[in-house]
Amino acid sequence: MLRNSPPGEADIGALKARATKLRRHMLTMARGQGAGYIGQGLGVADLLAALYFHELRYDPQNLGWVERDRFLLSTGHYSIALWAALAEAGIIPVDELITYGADDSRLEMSTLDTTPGVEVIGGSLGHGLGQGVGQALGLRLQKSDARVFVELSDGEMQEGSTWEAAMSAGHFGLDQLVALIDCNGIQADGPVVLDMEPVADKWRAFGWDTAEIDGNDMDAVVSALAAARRRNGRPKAIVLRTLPGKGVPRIETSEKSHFFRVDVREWDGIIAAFETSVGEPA
Ligand SMILES: Cc1ncc(C[n+]2csc(CCOP(=O)(O)OP(=O)(O)O)c2C)c(N)n1
Repeated sequence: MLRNSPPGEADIGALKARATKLRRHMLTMARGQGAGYIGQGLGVADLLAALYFHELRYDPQNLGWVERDRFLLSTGHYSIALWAALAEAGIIPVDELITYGADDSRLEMSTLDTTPGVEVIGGSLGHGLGQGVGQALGLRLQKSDARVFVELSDGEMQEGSTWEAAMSAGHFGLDQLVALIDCNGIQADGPVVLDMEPVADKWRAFGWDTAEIDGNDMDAVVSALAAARRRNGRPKAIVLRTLPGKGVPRIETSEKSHFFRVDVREWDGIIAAFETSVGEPA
């Protein structure tokens, strides 16, 4: 089955329900290991729901389809969100999610590109955008209309490789490339170390059509993705302000949301509170 080709009218309610399902999967996965990079995952759940269930053109039965849109997760440690989306999309089994982070699992805490649906390996930060530029150039050479979406983080904007890639994309006018910059304000041990503001102006200065939105507002996410379809000779950047732990107050308010670890009893309490907040469990 070919999904989202071309994207029609967005069903915002259905996309929000998908985001809730992604969050539910992530909580189950993290509970299985007692820990995970779940704050970030919960923060980008709305974006991944909008991508996989509205914007991206792909075929879950034919992952090598040349005309597929590519989604590159540059922050490999956000894998928990990607595994949830790939399972909901029917690319990996939902039953496998519980193996997240376990020995011999395909669902590592940082992405492996040998797992179905993963376009690039992402453990070493700062490389996703460069890979996306290469893929977009390759697609252009092949006269393909497929697009390349690269998620990257605010921490990765502190790496020179990100700006080399940004400069190249602007120079080459890669309008089939969309950078999705997750500005969640955190880095390993607390707030992002270097002041990256004004983020949007930096991307504009490098020649990108740039939007800045609340990344947890589904309407805003869907609209920004729709605007980024324009093929006008300029790459597209969407700066998403997201809340780490979004939808789960115990994680939203945690000072250690980079790698969140609590005991099983606390996970059970967190999951029960989540289900109460969203209504009946699915
Ligand atoms: C090149 C590189 N340097 C350091 C690390 C170690 N590391 C893993 S996660 C992380 C924090 C990154 O912050 P950010 O990219 O903003 O992600 P978030 O805070 O949302 O987890 C760091 C430094 C790494 N994976 N790759």
